[in-house]
Amino acid sequence: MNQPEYDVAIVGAGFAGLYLLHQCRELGLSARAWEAGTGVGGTWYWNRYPGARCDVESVQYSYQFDDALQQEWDWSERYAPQPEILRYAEHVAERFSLYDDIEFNRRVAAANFDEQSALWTLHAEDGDTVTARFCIMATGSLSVPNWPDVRGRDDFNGELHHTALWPHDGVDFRDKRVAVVGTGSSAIQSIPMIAKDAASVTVFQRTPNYSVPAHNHPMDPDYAAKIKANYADLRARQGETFNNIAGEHAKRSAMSVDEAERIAEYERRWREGGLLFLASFDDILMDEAANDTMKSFVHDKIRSVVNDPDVAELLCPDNIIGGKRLCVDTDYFATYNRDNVSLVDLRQHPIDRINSKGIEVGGQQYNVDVIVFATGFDAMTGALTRIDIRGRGGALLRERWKDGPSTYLGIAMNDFPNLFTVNGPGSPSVLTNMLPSIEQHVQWITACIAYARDAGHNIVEPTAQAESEWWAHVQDTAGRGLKSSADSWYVGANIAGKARVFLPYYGGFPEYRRRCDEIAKNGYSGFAMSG
Ligand code: NA7
Repeated sequence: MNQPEYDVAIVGAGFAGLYLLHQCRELGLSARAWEAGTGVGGTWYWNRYPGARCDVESVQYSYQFDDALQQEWDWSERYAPQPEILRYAEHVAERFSLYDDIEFNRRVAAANFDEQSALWTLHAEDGDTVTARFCIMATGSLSVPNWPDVRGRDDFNGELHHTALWPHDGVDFRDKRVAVVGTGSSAIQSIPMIAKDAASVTVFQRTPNYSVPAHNHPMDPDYAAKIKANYADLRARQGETFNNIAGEHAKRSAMSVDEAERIAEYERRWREGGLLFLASFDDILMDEAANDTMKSFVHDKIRSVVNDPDVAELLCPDNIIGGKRLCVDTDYFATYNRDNVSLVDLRQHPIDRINSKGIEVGGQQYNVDVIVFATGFDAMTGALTRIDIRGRGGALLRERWKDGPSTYLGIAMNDFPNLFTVNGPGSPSVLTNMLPSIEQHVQWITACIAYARDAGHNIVEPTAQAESEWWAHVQDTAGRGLKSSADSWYVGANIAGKARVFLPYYGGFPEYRRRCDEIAKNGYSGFAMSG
Protein backbone atom coordinates (compact mmCIF):
# COMPACT_ATOMS: atom_id res chain seq x y z
CA MET A 1 0.00 0.00 0.00
CA ASN A 2 2.97 2.30 0.49
CA GLN A 3 4.05 1.98 -3.12
CA PRO A 4 2.49 4.66 -5.30
CA GLU A 5 1.81 4.21 -8.99
CA TYR A 6 4.05 7.18 -9.72
CA ASP A 7 6.60 9.31 -7.90
CA VAL A 8 4.87 12.46 -9.09
CA ALA A 9 1.32 13.22 -10.18
CA ILE A 10 1.01 16.44 -12.18
CA VAL A 11 -2.28 18.27 -12.56
CA GLY A 12 -2.36 20.13 -15.87
CA ALA A 13 -0.53 19.92 -19.20
CA GLY A 14 0.01 23.57 -19.93
CA PHE A 15 3.51 25.01 -20.11
CA ALA A 16 4.14 24.18 -16.43
CA GLY A 17 2.82 20.60 -16.64
CA LEU A 18 4.77 19.86 -19.83
CA TYR A 19 8.09 21.00 -18.46
CA LEU A 20 7.42 19.26 -15.13
CA LEU A 21 6.92 15.98 -16.92
CA HIS A 22 10.16 16.42 -18.83
CA GLN A 23 12.13 17.53 -15.78
CA CYS A 24 10.82 14.65 -13.62
CA ARG A 25 12.03 12.19 -16.22
CA GLU A 26 15.43 13.90 -16.37
CA LEU A 27 15.73 13.36 -12.61
CA GLY A 28 14.66 9.72 -12.82
CA LEU A 29 11.23 10.33 -11.28
CA SER A 30 8.21 8.57 -12.74
CA ALA A 31 5.44 11.03 -13.46
CA ARG A 32 1.94 11.17 -14.89
CA ALA A 33 0.00 14.27 -15.90
CA TRP A 34 -3.77 14.60 -15.83
CA GLU A 35 -5.23 17.25 -18.05
CA ALA A 36 -8.86 18.42 -18.24
CA GLY A 37 -8.65 19.40 -21.92
CA THR A 38 -8.27 17.16 -24.94
CA GLY A 39 -4.86 18.60 -25.77
CA VAL A 40 -1.81 20.28 -24.26
CA GLY A 41 -1.27 24.04 -23.96
CA GLY A 42 -3.37 25.13 -20.96
CA THR A 43 -4.18 28.83 -21.37
CA TRP A 44 -3.47 28.56 -25.08
CA TYR A 45 -5.67 25.52 -25.44
CA TRP A 46 -8.73 27.19 -23.92
CA ASN A 47 -8.41 30.86 -24.95
CA ARG A 48 -9.00 30.58 -28.71
CA TYR A 49 -10.97 33.77 -29.17
CA PRO A 50 -10.20 35.90 -32.26
CA GLY A 51 -7.18 38.13 -31.72
CA ALA A 52 -5.79 36.11 -28.79
CA ARG A 53 -2.05 36.55 -28.64
CA CYS A 54 0.68 36.87 -26.10
CA ASP A 55 1.47 40.33 -24.71
CA VAL A 56 5.14 39.47 -24.08
CA GLU A 57 7.40 39.19 -27.13
CA SER A 58 7.60 35.59 -28.28
CA VAL A 59 11.39 35.40 -28.27
CA GLN A 60 11.06 35.93 -24.53
CA TYR A 61 7.73 34.14 -23.90
CA SER A 62 9.21 30.71 -24.67
CA TYR A 63 11.16 27.96 -22.98
CA GLN A 64 14.89 28.34 -22.48
CA PHE A 65 15.60 24.96 -20.84
CA ASP A 66 16.63 23.38 -24.11
CA ASP A 67 18.92 25.38 -26.34
CA ALA A 68 18.24 23.27 -29.45
CA LEU A 69 14.52 24.00 -29.02
CA GLN A 70 15.00 27.76 -28.79
CA GLN A 71 17.42 27.69 -31.73
CA GLU A 72 15.19 25.61 -33.98
CA TRP A 73 11.80 27.12 -33.27
CA ASP A 74 10.93 30.16 -35.43
CA TRP A 75 8.32 32.66 -34.26
CA SER A 76 6.45 34.29 -37.10
CA GLU A 77 5.51 37.56 -35.39
CA ARG A 78 6.72 39.88 -32.66
CA TYR A 79 3.78 38.71 -30.50
CA ALA A 80 2.77 35.19 -31.47
CA PRO A 81 -0.93 34.55 -32.06
CA GLN A 82 -2.69 31.87 -30.00
CA PRO A 83 -2.68 29.15 -32.72
CA GLU A 84 1.10 29.45 -33.05
CA ILE A 85 1.69 29.29 -29.28
CA LEU A 86 -0.55 26.23 -29.14
CA ARG A 87 1.47 24.63 -31.97
CA TYR A 88 4.61 25.38 -29.98
CA ALA A 89 3.19 23.59 -26.90
CA GLU A 90 2.25 20.62 -29.10
CA HIS A 91 5.70 20.63 -30.67
CA VAL A 92 7.33 20.53 -27.23
CA ALA A 93 5.08 17.64 -26.17
CA GLU A 94 6.07 15.69 -29.28
CA ARG A 95 9.72 16.63 -29.27
CA PHE A 96 10.22 15.38 -25.72
CA SER A 97 7.81 12.41 -26.10
CA LEU A 98 5.57 13.72 -23.34
CA TYR A 99 2.25 12.50 -24.75
CA ASP A 100 2.89 8.97 -23.43
CA ASP A 101 2.50 10.23 -19.88
CA ILE A 102 -0.42 12.62 -20.26
CA GLU A 103 -4.02 11.57 -19.79
CA PHE A 104 -6.52 13.92 -21.40
CA ASN A 105 -10.15 14.51 -20.49
CA ARG A 106 -9.24 14.00 -16.85
CA ARG A 107 -10.44 16.89 -14.70
CA VAL A 108 -9.26 16.46 -11.13
CA ALA A 109 -12.09 16.73 -8.62
CA ALA A 110 -10.18 15.82 -5.45
CA ALA A 111 -6.67 15.22 -4.16
CA ASN A 112 -6.26 13.54 -0.79
CA PHE A 113 -3.14 12.94 1.30
CA ASP A 114 -3.02 9.73 3.31
CA GLU A 115 -0.84 10.15 6.39
CA GLN A 116 -0.24 6.43 6.90
CA SER A 117 1.24 5.81 3.49
CA ALA A 118 2.36 9.42 2.87
CA LEU A 119 0.78 9.24 -0.59
CA TRP A 120 -1.52 11.45 -2.58
CA THR A 121 -4.54 10.04 -4.38
CA LEU A 122 -6.03 12.06 -7.19
CA HIS A 123 -9.67 11.51 -8.09
CA ALA A 124 -10.86 12.50 -11.54
CA GLU A 125 -14.42 13.67 -12.16
CA ASP A 126 -14.98 10.44 -14.11
CA GLY A 127 -14.14 8.42 -10.97
CA ASP A 128 -10.67 7.29 -12.03
CA THR A 129 -7.84 7.55 -9.47
CA VAL A 130 -4.05 7.66 -9.42
CA THR A 131 -1.62 7.52 -6.49
CA ALA A 132 1.70 9.32 -6.23
CA ARG A 133 4.25 10.26 -3.61
CA PHE A 134 4.19 13.90 -4.70
CA CYS A 135 1.44 15.95 -6.26
CA ILE A 136 2.22 19.08 -8.24
CA MET A 137 -0.55 21.49 -9.17
CA ALA A 138 0.29 22.99 -12.56
CA THR A 139 -3.24 24.31 -12.81
CA GLY A 140 -2.56 27.82 -14.13
CA SER A 141 -3.11 31.28 -12.71
CA LEU A 142 -5.88 32.29 -15.11
CA SER A 143 -7.67 29.04 -15.82
CA VAL A 144 -11.08 29.25 -14.13
CA PRO A 145 -13.39 31.42 -16.25
CA ASN A 146 -15.44 33.98 -14.37
CA TRP A 147 -19.12 33.96 -15.26
CA PRO A 148 -20.57 37.03 -13.60
CA ASP A 149 -23.75 36.62 -11.69
CA VAL A 150 -26.08 38.18 -14.27
CA ARG A 151 -29.71 37.13 -14.17
CA GLY A 152 -31.25 35.29 -17.11
CA ARG A 153 -28.19 33.88 -18.85
CA ASP A 154 -29.99 30.64 -19.60
CA ASP A 155 -32.93 32.51 -21.12
CA PHE A 156 -30.88 33.80 -24.08
CA ASN A 157 -31.93 32.20 -27.37
CA GLY A 158 -28.80 33.13 -29.30
CA GLU A 159 -25.19 31.93 -29.01
CA LEU A 160 -23.37 32.63 -25.77
CA HIS A 161 -19.59 32.26 -25.40
CA HIS A 162 -16.84 32.96 -22.88
CA THR A 163 -13.47 34.03 -24.30
CA ALA A 164 -11.74 31.46 -22.07
CA LEU A 165 -13.92 28.58 -23.30
CA TRP A 166 -13.88 29.32 -26.99
CA PRO A 167 -15.26 26.68 -29.40
CA HIS A 168 -12.53 24.82 -31.25
CA ASP A 169 -14.16 25.34 -34.62
CA GLY A 170 -14.50 29.08 -34.06
CA VAL A 171 -17.53 31.34 -34.12
CA ASP A 172 -18.99 32.75 -37.32
CA PHE A 173 -19.81 36.41 -36.62
CA ARG A 174 -20.76 37.33 -40.19
CA ASP A 175 -23.99 39.33 -40.33
CA LYS A 176 -24.52 38.84 -36.61
CA ARG A 177 -25.33 41.41 -33.96
CA VAL A 178 -22.80 40.80 -31.19
CA ALA A 179 -22.61 41.92 -27.57
CA VAL A 180 -19.25 41.84 -25.77
CA VAL A 181 -19.38 42.07 -21.98
CA GLY A 182 -16.12 43.29 -20.41
CA THR A 183 -13.22 45.47 -21.49
CA GLY A 184 -10.19 43.61 -20.10
CA SER A 185 -7.35 42.20 -22.16
CA SER A 186 -9.43 39.44 -23.77
CA ALA A 187 -12.09 41.95 -24.88
CA ILE A 188 -9.51 44.48 -26.05
CA GLN A 189 -7.85 41.84 -28.23
CA SER A 190 -11.06 40.34 -29.60
CA ILE A 191 -13.32 43.38 -30.19
CA PRO A 192 -11.36 44.74 -33.22
CA MET A 193 -11.37 41.28 -34.82
CA ILE A 194 -15.06 40.61 -34.16
CA ALA A 195 -15.97 44.08 -35.47
CA LYS A 196 -14.41 43.27 -38.84
CA ASP A 197 -16.89 40.44 -39.40
CA ALA A 198 -20.01 41.23 -37.41
CA ALA A 199 -23.00 43.29 -38.49
CA SER A 200 -22.71 45.19 -35.22
CA VAL A 201 -20.75 45.03 -31.98
CA THR A 202 -22.10 46.52 -28.76
CA VAL A 203 -19.51 46.67 -25.99
CA PHE A 204 -20.78 46.64 -22.41
CA GLN A 205 -18.15 48.41 -20.32
CA ARG A 206 -18.05 48.58 -16.54
CA THR A 207 -14.48 49.86 -16.13
CA PRO A 208 -12.42 51.27 -19.00
CA ASN A 209 -8.87 49.93 -19.28
CA TYR A 210 -5.48 51.32 -20.21
CA SER A 211 -4.06 49.83 -23.36
CA VAL A 212 -0.83 50.41 -25.25
CA PRO A 213 -0.38 49.65 -28.95
CA ALA A 214 1.30 46.32 -29.68
CA HIS A 215 2.82 47.46 -32.98
CA ASN A 216 2.90 43.81 -33.81
CA HIS A 217 4.72 42.88 -37.00
CA PRO A 218 6.14 39.86 -38.80
CA MET A 219 9.36 38.67 -37.20
CA ASP A 220 12.38 40.34 -38.73
CA PRO A 221 14.72 37.45 -39.66
CA ASP A 222 17.80 39.56 -38.86
CA TYR A 223 16.43 40.34 -35.39
CA ALA A 224 15.62 36.67 -34.76
CA ALA A 225 19.10 35.64 -35.94
CA LYS A 226 20.69 38.21 -33.65
CA ILE A 227 18.73 36.90 -30.67
CA LYS A 228 19.61 33.30 -31.47
CA ALA A 229 23.28 34.11 -31.87
CA ASN A 230 23.34 35.05 -28.20
CA TYR A 231 20.14 33.71 -26.65
CA ALA A 232 21.83 33.13 -23.31
CA ASP A 233 22.49 36.85 -23.01
CA LEU A 234 18.81 37.71 -23.57
CA ARG A 235 17.74 35.09 -21.01
CA ALA A 236 20.24 36.41 -18.47
CA ARG A 237 19.03 39.98 -18.98
CA GLN A 238 15.42 38.81 -18.62
CA GLY A 239 16.08 37.22 -15.24
CA GLU A 240 17.67 40.38 -13.89
CA THR A 241 14.53 42.44 -14.33
CA PHE A 242 11.61 42.81 -11.93
CA ASN A 243 9.15 41.23 -14.37
CA ASN A 244 11.45 38.79 -16.17
CA ILE A 245 11.13 40.76 -19.39
CA ALA A 246 14.36 42.06 -20.92
CA GLY A 247 14.20 45.57 -22.29
CA GLU A 248 14.49 49.17 -21.29
CA HIS A 249 13.65 49.52 -17.60
CA ALA A 250 14.30 53.16 -16.77
CA LYS A 251 16.13 53.98 -13.57
CA ARG A 252 14.91 57.52 -13.11
CA SER A 253 11.83 59.19 -11.73
CA ALA A 254 9.14 60.69 -13.96
CA MET A 255 9.31 63.79 -11.77
CA SER A 256 13.06 64.18 -12.22
CA VAL A 257 12.65 65.45 -15.78
CA ASP A 258 10.62 68.35 -17.15
CA GLU A 259 7.29 67.87 -18.89
CA ALA A 260 8.66 68.11 -22.41
CA GLU A 261 11.23 65.40 -21.76
CA ARG A 262 8.66 63.22 -20.02
CA ILE A 263 6.23 63.43 -22.91
CA ALA A 264 8.99 62.79 -25.42
CA GLU A 265 9.87 59.62 -23.52
CA TYR A 266 6.23 58.47 -23.40
CA GLU A 267 5.93 59.18 -27.15
CA ARG A 268 9.04 57.17 -27.93
CA ARG A 269 7.81 54.24 -25.84
CA TRP A 270 4.26 54.49 -27.29
CA ARG A 271 5.73 54.23 -30.79
CA GLU A 272 7.74 51.21 -29.67
CA GLY A 273 4.60 49.61 -28.14
CA GLY A 274 4.17 46.91 -25.53
CA LEU A 275 4.13 46.40 -21.78
CA LEU A 276 7.45 48.13 -21.14
CA PHE A 277 5.66 51.43 -21.69
CA LEU A 278 5.12 51.18 -17.92
CA ALA A 279 8.89 51.04 -17.43
CA SER A 280 9.33 54.53 -18.95
CA PHE A 281 10.23 55.72 -15.45
CA ASP A 282 10.85 53.75 -12.28
CA ASP A 283 8.24 55.42 -10.08
CA ILE A 284 5.08 55.09 -12.18
CA LEU A 285 3.70 52.56 -9.72
CA MET A 286 5.28 54.17 -6.68
CA ASP A 287 4.24 57.79 -6.84
CA GLU A 288 0.75 59.05 -7.66
CA ALA A 289 2.05 62.25 -9.23
CA ALA A 290 4.26 60.23 -11.58
CA ASN A 291 1.35 57.93 -12.36
CA ASP A 292 -0.84 60.94 -13.17
CA THR A 293 1.59 62.12 -15.84
CA MET A 294 1.41 58.79 -17.67
CA LYS A 295 -2.33 58.60 -17.18
CA SER A 296 -2.97 61.93 -18.83
CA PHE A 297 -0.62 61.06 -21.70
CA VAL A 298 -2.72 57.94 -22.42
CA HIS A 299 -5.97 59.90 -22.05
CA ASP A 300 -4.70 62.32 -24.70
CA LYS A 301 -3.86 59.40 -26.97
CA ILE A 302 -7.37 57.96 -26.59
CA ARG A 303 -8.93 61.36 -27.29
CA SER A 304 -6.75 61.80 -30.37
CA VAL A 305 -7.82 58.43 -31.81
CA VAL A 306 -11.54 58.23 -30.96
CA ASN A 307 -13.63 60.61 -33.09
CA ASP A 308 -16.69 60.90 -30.85
CA PRO A 309 -15.63 62.96 -27.81
CA ASP A 310 -18.30 61.39 -25.56
CA VAL A 311 -17.15 57.88 -26.44
CA ALA A 312 -13.52 58.94 -25.94
CA GLU A 313 -14.31 60.18 -22.43
CA LEU A 314 -16.06 56.92 -21.58
CA LEU A 315 -12.96 55.03 -22.72
CA CYS A 316 -10.57 57.07 -20.53
CA PRO A 317 -9.88 55.15 -17.30
CA ASP A 318 -9.73 57.18 -14.11
CA ASN A 319 -7.92 54.62 -11.92
CA ILE A 320 -4.14 54.41 -11.74
CA ILE A 321 -2.33 53.13 -14.80
CA GLY A 322 -0.69 49.74 -14.18
CA GLY A 323 -2.93 48.99 -11.19
CA LYS A 324 -4.79 46.46 -13.29
CA ARG A 325 -2.66 44.60 -15.79
CA LEU A 326 -1.88 46.89 -18.71
CA CYS A 327 -3.41 45.74 -22.00
CA VAL A 328 -1.58 45.59 -25.32
CA ASP A 329 -3.77 46.05 -28.38
CA THR A 330 -4.03 46.33 -32.12
CA ASP A 331 -6.48 49.06 -33.17
CA TYR A 332 -8.65 48.77 -30.06
CA PHE A 333 -9.53 52.45 -29.60
CA ALA A 334 -9.78 53.10 -33.35
CA THR A 335 -12.38 50.34 -33.57
CA TYR A 336 -14.86 52.69 -31.84
CA ASN A 337 -14.74 54.88 -34.97
CA ARG A 338 -16.41 52.13 -36.98
CA ASP A 339 -20.10 52.63 -37.76
CA ASN A 340 -20.91 49.12 -36.53
CA VAL A 341 -19.38 49.52 -33.04
CA SER A 342 -21.03 51.16 -30.03
CA LEU A 343 -20.30 51.43 -26.34
CA VAL A 344 -22.70 51.02 -23.41
CA ASP A 345 -21.57 52.46 -20.09
CA LEU A 346 -22.44 50.13 -17.23
CA ARG A 347 -21.27 52.57 -14.56
CA GLN A 348 -24.61 54.36 -14.71
CA HIS A 349 -26.61 51.13 -14.77
CA PRO A 350 -25.24 47.60 -14.46
CA ILE A 351 -26.72 44.89 -16.66
CA ASP A 352 -30.30 44.32 -15.42
CA ARG A 353 -30.66 40.94 -16.98
CA ILE A 354 -30.19 38.80 -20.04
CA ASN A 355 -33.39 37.72 -21.74
CA SER A 356 -34.26 35.63 -24.76
CA LYS A 357 -33.40 38.41 -27.22
CA GLY A 358 -30.36 40.04 -25.64
CA ILE A 359 -29.25 42.30 -22.81
CA GLU A 360 -31.27 44.78 -20.78
CA VAL A 361 -29.50 47.74 -19.19
CA GLY A 362 -31.24 50.58 -17.33
CA GLY A 363 -34.56 49.53 -18.85
CA GLN A 364 -33.14 49.65 -22.40
CA GLN A 365 -33.14 46.49 -24.50
CA TYR A 366 -30.19 45.55 -26.77
CA ASN A 367 -31.19 42.76 -29.15
CA VAL A 368 -28.28 40.60 -30.27
CA ASP A 369 -27.54 37.24 -31.87
CA VAL A 370 -24.33 36.44 -29.96
CA ILE A 371 -23.16 37.37 -26.46
CA VAL A 372 -19.43 37.13 -25.71
CA PHE A 373 -18.47 37.14 -22.06
CA ALA A 374 -14.93 38.51 -21.82
CA THR A 375 -15.26 38.60 -18.06
CA GLY A 376 -11.96 37.14 -16.94
CA PHE A 377 -11.00 34.55 -14.36
CA ASP A 378 -11.06 33.56 -10.71
CA ALA A 379 -7.34 34.23 -10.74
CA MET A 380 -4.49 32.49 -8.94
CA THR A 381 -6.51 30.64 -6.30
CA GLY A 382 -9.60 29.60 -8.29
CA ALA A 383 -8.13 26.44 -9.84
CA LEU A 384 -6.82 25.27 -6.46
CA THR A 385 -9.92 25.99 -4.40
CA ARG A 386 -12.14 24.24 -6.95
CA ILE A 387 -10.34 20.96 -6.28
CA ASP A 388 -11.15 19.22 -3.01
CA ILE A 389 -7.55 19.23 -1.72
CA ARG A 390 -7.20 17.55 1.67
CA GLY A 391 -3.93 17.33 3.55
CA ARG A 392 -2.90 16.28 7.04
CA GLY A 393 -5.81 15.48 9.35
CA GLY A 394 -8.23 16.09 6.48
CA ALA A 395 -7.30 19.81 6.33
CA LEU A 396 -9.23 21.27 3.39
CA LEU A 397 -7.28 23.84 1.38
CA ARG A 398 -10.41 25.71 0.29
CA GLU A 399 -11.43 26.13 3.92
CA ARG A 400 -7.92 27.24 4.94
CA TRP A 401 -8.02 29.91 2.25
CA LYS A 402 -11.52 31.25 2.78
CA ASP A 403 -10.13 34.53 4.15
CA GLY A 404 -7.28 34.55 1.64
CA PRO A 405 -4.45 32.17 0.82
CA SER A 406 -1.13 31.62 2.53
CA THR A 407 1.84 29.67 1.15
CA TYR A 408 5.57 29.24 1.52
CA LEU A 409 7.17 30.81 -1.59
CA GLY A 410 3.93 30.32 -3.55
CA ILE A 411 5.15 26.72 -3.80
CA ALA A 412 3.93 24.71 -0.81
CA MET A 413 1.67 24.83 2.26
CA ASN A 414 1.99 23.59 5.82
CA ASP A 415 -0.31 20.64 6.53
CA PHE A 416 -0.24 19.70 2.84
CA PRO A 417 2.90 17.53 2.71
CA ASN A 418 4.37 16.60 -0.68
CA LEU A 419 2.06 19.02 -2.46
CA PHE A 420 3.56 21.73 -4.64
CA THR A 421 2.01 24.56 -6.63
CA VAL A 422 3.59 26.08 -9.73
CA ASN A 423 3.08 29.84 -9.71
CA GLY A 424 0.87 29.66 -6.64
CA PRO A 425 -0.25 32.72 -4.69
CA GLY A 426 2.75 34.38 -3.08
CA SER A 427 5.02 33.86 -6.11
CA PRO A 428 5.93 36.52 -8.72
CA SER A 429 4.08 34.57 -11.47
CA VAL A 430 1.44 36.84 -13.01
CA LEU A 431 3.54 39.97 -12.45
CA THR A 432 6.24 38.47 -14.65
CA ASN A 433 6.87 36.78 -17.96
CA MET A 434 5.19 33.46 -17.18
CA LEU A 435 7.39 31.07 -19.18
CA PRO A 436 10.73 31.77 -17.47
CA SER A 437 8.96 32.02 -14.12
CA ILE A 438 7.40 28.62 -14.73
CA GLU A 439 10.84 27.23 -15.55
CA GLN A 440 12.30 28.58 -12.32
CA HIS A 441 9.51 26.97 -10.29
CA VAL A 442 9.68 23.65 -12.10
CA GLN A 443 13.45 23.42 -11.65
CA TRP A 444 13.23 24.38 -7.98
CA ILE A 445 10.35 22.03 -7.12
CA THR A 446 11.80 19.01 -8.92
CA ALA A 447 15.26 19.63 -7.41
CA CYS A 448 13.62 19.75 -3.97
CA ILE A 449 11.89 16.41 -4.60
CA ALA A 450 15.13 14.85 -5.88
CA TYR A 451 16.98 16.19 -2.82
CA ALA A 452 14.44 14.58 -0.48
CA ARG A 453 14.62 11.31 -2.40
CA ASP A 454 18.42 11.25 -2.33
CA ALA A 455 18.38 11.96 1.41
CA GLY A 456 15.95 9.07 1.92
CA HIS A 457 12.97 11.20 2.94
CA ASN A 458 9.46 10.65 1.70
CA ILE A 459 7.74 13.60 3.37
CA VAL A 460 8.46 17.23 2.48
CA GLU A 461 6.43 19.95 4.12
CA PRO A 462 6.98 23.61 4.92
CA THR A 463 6.83 24.52 8.58
CA ALA A 464 3.98 26.70 9.82
CA GLN A 465 6.55 29.30 10.85
CA ALA A 466 8.27 29.43 7.44
CA GLU A 467 4.88 29.82 5.79
CA SER A 468 3.66 32.59 8.08
CA GLU A 469 6.96 34.49 7.74
CA TRP A 470 6.84 34.22 3.96
CA TRP A 471 3.23 35.32 3.82
CA ALA A 472 3.95 38.31 6.06
CA HIS A 473 6.75 39.24 3.64
CA VAL A 474 4.41 38.84 0.64
CA GLN A 475 1.90 41.18 2.24
CA ASP A 476 4.61 43.61 3.27
CA THR A 477 5.94 43.92 -0.28
CA ALA A 478 2.38 44.18 -1.61
CA GLY A 479 1.93 47.32 0.44
CA ARG A 480 4.73 49.05 -1.45
CA GLY A 481 3.59 51.50 -4.05
CA LEU A 482 0.23 51.85 -5.69
CA LYS A 483 -0.48 48.51 -7.32
CA SER A 484 -2.38 46.81 -4.51
CA SER A 485 -4.73 49.80 -4.16
CA ALA A 486 -6.41 49.04 -7.50
CA ASP A 487 -9.55 46.92 -7.76
CA SER A 488 -8.03 44.19 -9.90
CA TRP A 489 -7.97 40.43 -10.16
CA TYR A 490 -4.58 40.64 -8.40
CA VAL A 491 -6.57 41.34 -5.22
CA GLY A 492 -9.59 39.19 -6.11
CA ALA A 493 -11.80 42.28 -6.57
CA ASN A 494 -13.38 40.83 -9.73
CA ILE A 495 -14.98 37.88 -7.92
CA ALA A 496 -17.99 38.52 -5.69
CA GLY A 497 -17.26 37.45 -2.12
CA LYS A 498 -13.55 36.71 -2.70
CA ALA A 499 -11.30 37.87 0.16
CA ARG A 500 -9.34 40.99 -0.77
CA VAL A 501 -5.71 39.93 -0.57
CA PHE A 502 -2.88 40.91 -2.93
CA LEU A 503 -2.06 37.48 -4.38
CA PRO A 504 1.26 37.62 -6.26
CA TYR A 505 4.70 38.39 -4.77
CA TYR A 506 5.63 42.00 -5.44
CA GLY A 507 9.30 41.79 -4.49
CA GLY A 508 10.40 41.22 -8.08
CA PHE A 509 11.74 38.14 -9.84
CA PRO A 510 15.47 38.59 -9.03
CA GLU A 511 14.85 38.95 -5.29
CA TYR A 512 12.46 36.00 -5.36
CA ARG A 513 14.92 33.78 -7.19
CA ARG A 514 17.72 34.84 -4.83
CA ARG A 515 15.64 33.78 -1.84
CA CYS A 516 14.64 30.48 -3.47
CA ASP A 517 18.29 29.72 -4.32
CA GLU A 518 19.43 30.52 -0.79
CA ILE A 519 16.73 28.28 0.70
CA ALA A 520 17.79 25.42 -1.58
CA LYS A 521 21.47 25.98 -0.75
CA ASN A 522 20.65 25.73 2.94
CA GLY A 523 19.15 22.28 2.50
CA TYR A 524 15.63 23.60 1.80
CA SER A 525 15.36 25.65 4.95
CA GLY A 526 11.79 26.19 6.06
CA PHE A 527 10.88 22.67 4.92
CA ALA A 528 10.69 19.75 7.30
CA MET A 529 11.80 16.52 5.63
CA SER A 530 11.06 13.22 7.30
CA GLY A 531 9.98 9.64 6.73
P1 NA7 B 1 -10.13 40.77 -16.95
O1 NA7 B 1 -8.92 41.58 -17.17
O2 NA7 B 1 -10.43 40.34 -15.56
O3 NA7 B 1 -11.35 41.56 -17.56
C1 NA7 B 1 -12.66 41.17 -17.31
C2 NA7 B 1 -13.60 42.25 -17.77
O4 NA7 B 1 -14.94 41.83 -17.54
C3 NA7 B 1 -13.42 43.56 -17.01
O5 NA7 B 1 -13.56 44.61 -17.90
C4 NA7 B 1 -14.57 43.50 -16.00
O6 NA7 B 1 -14.98 44.76 -15.53
C5 NA7 B 1 -15.63 42.86 -16.84
N1 NA7 B 1 -16.70 42.30 -16.02
C6 NA7 B 1 -16.61 41.33 -15.09
N2 NA7 B 1 -17.82 41.12 -14.53
C7 NA7 B 1 -18.68 41.98 -15.12
C8 NA7 B 1 -20.07 42.23 -14.99
N3 NA7 B 1 -20.82 41.59 -14.11
N4 NA7 B 1 -20.61 43.19 -15.76
C9 NA7 B 1 -19.86 43.86 -16.64
N5 NA7 B 1 -18.54 43.67 -16.82
C10 NA7 B 1 -17.97 42.73 -16.06
O7 NA7 B 1 -10.07 39.41 -17.81
P2 NA7 B 1 -9.43 39.17 -19.24
O8 NA7 B 1 -9.80 37.83 -19.67
O9 NA7 B 1 -9.73 40.28 -20.17
O10 NA7 B 1 -7.88 39.24 -18.97
C11 NA7 B 1 -7.27 38.49 -17.94
C12 NA7 B 1 -5.80 38.45 -18.11
O11 NA7 B 1 -5.48 37.58 -19.20
C13 NA7 B 1 -5.16 39.74 -18.47
O12 NA7 B 1 -4.91 40.53 -17.36
C14 NA7 B 1 -3.90 39.30 -19.18
O13 NA7 B 1 -2.92 38.97 -18.23
C15 NA7 B 1 -4.32 38.06 -19.86
P3 NA7 B 1 -14.35 45.38 -14.17
O14 NA7 B 1 -12.97 45.81 -14.54
O15 NA7 B 1 -14.34 44.25 -13.16
O16 NA7 B 1 -15.25 46.46 -13.79
